[in-house]
Amino acid sequence: MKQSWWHDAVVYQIYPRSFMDSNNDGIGDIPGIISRLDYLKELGVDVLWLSPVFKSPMDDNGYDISDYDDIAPEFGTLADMDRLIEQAGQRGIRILLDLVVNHSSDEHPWFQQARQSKDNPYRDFYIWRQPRADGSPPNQLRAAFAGSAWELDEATGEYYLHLFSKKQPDLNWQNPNVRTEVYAMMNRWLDRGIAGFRMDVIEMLGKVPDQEVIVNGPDLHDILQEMHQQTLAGRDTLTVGETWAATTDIAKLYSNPERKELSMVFGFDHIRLSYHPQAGKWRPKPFDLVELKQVFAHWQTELAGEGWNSLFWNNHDLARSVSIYGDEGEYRLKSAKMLATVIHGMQGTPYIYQGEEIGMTNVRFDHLEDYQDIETRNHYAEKLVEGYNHDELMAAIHTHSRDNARTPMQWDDSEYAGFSQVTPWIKVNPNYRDINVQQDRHRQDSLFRHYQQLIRLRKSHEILVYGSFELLLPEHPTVFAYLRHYQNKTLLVVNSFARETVTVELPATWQNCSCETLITNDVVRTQLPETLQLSPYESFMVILNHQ
Ligand code: TEU
Ligand code: CA
Repeated sequence: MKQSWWHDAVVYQIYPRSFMDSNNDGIGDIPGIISRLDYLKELGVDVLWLSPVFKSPMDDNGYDISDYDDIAPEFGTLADMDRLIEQAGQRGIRILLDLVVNHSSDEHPWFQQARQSKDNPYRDFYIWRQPRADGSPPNQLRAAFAGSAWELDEATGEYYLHLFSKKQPDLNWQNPNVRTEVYAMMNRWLDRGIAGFRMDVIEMLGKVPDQEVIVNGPDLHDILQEMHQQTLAGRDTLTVGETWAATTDIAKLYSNPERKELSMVFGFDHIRLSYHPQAGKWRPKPFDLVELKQVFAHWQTELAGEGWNSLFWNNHDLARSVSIYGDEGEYRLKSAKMLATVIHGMQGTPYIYQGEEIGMTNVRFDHLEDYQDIETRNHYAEKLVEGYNHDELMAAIHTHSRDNARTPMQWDDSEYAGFSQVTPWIKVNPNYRDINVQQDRHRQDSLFRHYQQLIRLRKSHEILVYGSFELLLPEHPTVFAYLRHYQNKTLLVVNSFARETVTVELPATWQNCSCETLITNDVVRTQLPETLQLSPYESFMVILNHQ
């Protein structure tokens, strides 16, 4: 496979609203990010993905954009963005922006024009349909943030499609003018010096709303190839699509370099293991490690040589990984290290979400009012009507609300965790006095240093980047062990998800084998025993010396 710069890169996601507030208005901003660049450089990440910072009424915290060419005033100015690109660049760090073009804000001038009249030149930038005879919406499509996906525009008497909130009307990708406008905008940003895009719900661009086909529509890959041709071709970019519906076969369509679409996509099969298969995330269920291993192994082996994986536990929509897969209590740091090793030991590009590197956890606000997220609020209201009760909904929110990821970054133990000096837009997780950057940096068993080490290992060991993947012990209920093979070398990664000591039998070839420990959250091993005893959440990565 041809090598690309992003094969051994590590990406760090910033949710700008919650990362660092430079001017004490309670909202994180771009100058705040700039002030923390040295911290990120020290961590060793190569790329920063910023959740949207464009002008927006913030109905969905910036995933509703009203001007793609300007920065939201609460986040700063275009000059701040240029400064960020420059100052990051000086540290060898590249910037990815979030491309949100399945929909715009209803306050975008295109939509303002479109809703003026049925014959407005911008009308066809969005998706309009006549009401049914009884006045009801054209079909049963539901919005991700609850309710019908159709909203009646009183003035013109037609419904417009919004797969997210009412303030996020879907753009009409069948209209060539929409595509031309978006490609031109992408080129302006790429010319400004960004390294690429994370592409929001990119799988929805080929939708056929009349057939209730939303993801993986017939034109999707033609559109992406056209987009590539018009914007990415001839540039050395990193693009990553958000694709909840991608199977490995679909992921290969996006990420096979021959097809010239995207560098990689985020697959979510592993994430969904803690959601109820039918009812979804508002009915959480414990994940099953055997299934989790199957999912990862499937993505690892299927994409090998034909596509590229992105590796992640966290993002701004998800629960904190240590709260779902690890332990929030006495083994918080140890289990967080184990989870980091699981991800960073596999083939693909690892993504770290802000705060993951210090083991930030889910938050449990007592009152619904403390939750700011539109998805959380709308679903609470909708599910209550459907018959869920308050307590079960709060429990689900405590497990899977997107706000778990969105509480302010915990920098130190001062009031508001060093994020701001005033009350932030969302409450700080009360555990900030114990969990914060300053505290972690002083610890012997620092999690930050573990991440730093994993990132460095990726740069110094090609086997981590290009080695093939082989799952061991697929049926073991609590241990996730795998091998990587590359040019006569073998790497073994062993991770225990158990709170107790467990024993495992390694394949006979590797029993009594001498080894070199690359990273561990417990003892350094120079030889593997016949039967491996693993302490709670023990995790290690060793190079095996062939015998
Ligand atoms: O998310 C896409 C999406 O499918 C959402 O429903 C999200 O996955 C959901 O919160 C999971 O329960 C993207 C963005 O990542 C998200 O922040 C935006 O709100 C959404 O698109 C609309 O732009
Ligand atoms: Ca601010």
